[in-house]
Amino acid sequence: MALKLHGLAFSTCTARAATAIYEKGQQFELVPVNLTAGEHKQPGFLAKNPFGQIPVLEDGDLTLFESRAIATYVAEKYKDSGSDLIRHQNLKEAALVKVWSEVESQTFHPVISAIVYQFLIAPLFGQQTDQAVIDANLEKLKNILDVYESRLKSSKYLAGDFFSLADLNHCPYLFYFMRSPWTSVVNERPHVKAWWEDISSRPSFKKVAEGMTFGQK
Ligand code: GS8
Repeated sequence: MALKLHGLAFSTCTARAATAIYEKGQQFELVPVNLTAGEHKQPGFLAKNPFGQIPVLEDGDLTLFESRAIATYVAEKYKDSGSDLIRHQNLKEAALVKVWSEVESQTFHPVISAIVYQFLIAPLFGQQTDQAVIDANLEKLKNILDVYESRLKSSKYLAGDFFSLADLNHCPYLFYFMRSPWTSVVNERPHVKAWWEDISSRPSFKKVAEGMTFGQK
């Protein structure tokens, strides 16, 4: 198997890379990284990602980190198989994929990851959940999803009437968010709700989601 993905199935960032690989009809070997034992901070792993974080993709002599960059690489390498995640034959559509991918990483991610961290991850590490952080970020998330609601009224997906990397990149954090007590933030916005139901029921993400058991007993 050519592609080696170093990471963990329940990790959001590993899930993002894995979803992109499955969308392209490819397989990979998941190489587990023992975060509890600090394997990601040992020289062997730091040689692959000097920031000591998962995931890392190895494809022959190429080593990549940053899940969104990995997903983009996979989308470009296998551009002619599976779904076209980058709209490589249409300059304008490709530009809109980039716009909405930036929105995910720069605007959506900081807000939703703060919420997911507080309700899901902090308690598992014996930290107290900071409700003020959750409340402040829920307000921000509502405003962001108002923009999405309006956008998704005019196109089925974020970048247009086609599923793309921009949508895919949202899946892992939204998946964990939809296990929180605040799912009404999504469900009260009908176009956002329909979009989430659509993108999360794609075979690629359904397969990945099976391993996203973080916080489950
Ligand atoms: C973030 C990687 C990351 O936070 C990316 O790949 O998108 N911007 C990077 N990885 C986390 C697991 S998230 O599922 C990680 O490795 N955490 C352990 C640590 O930071 O020590």
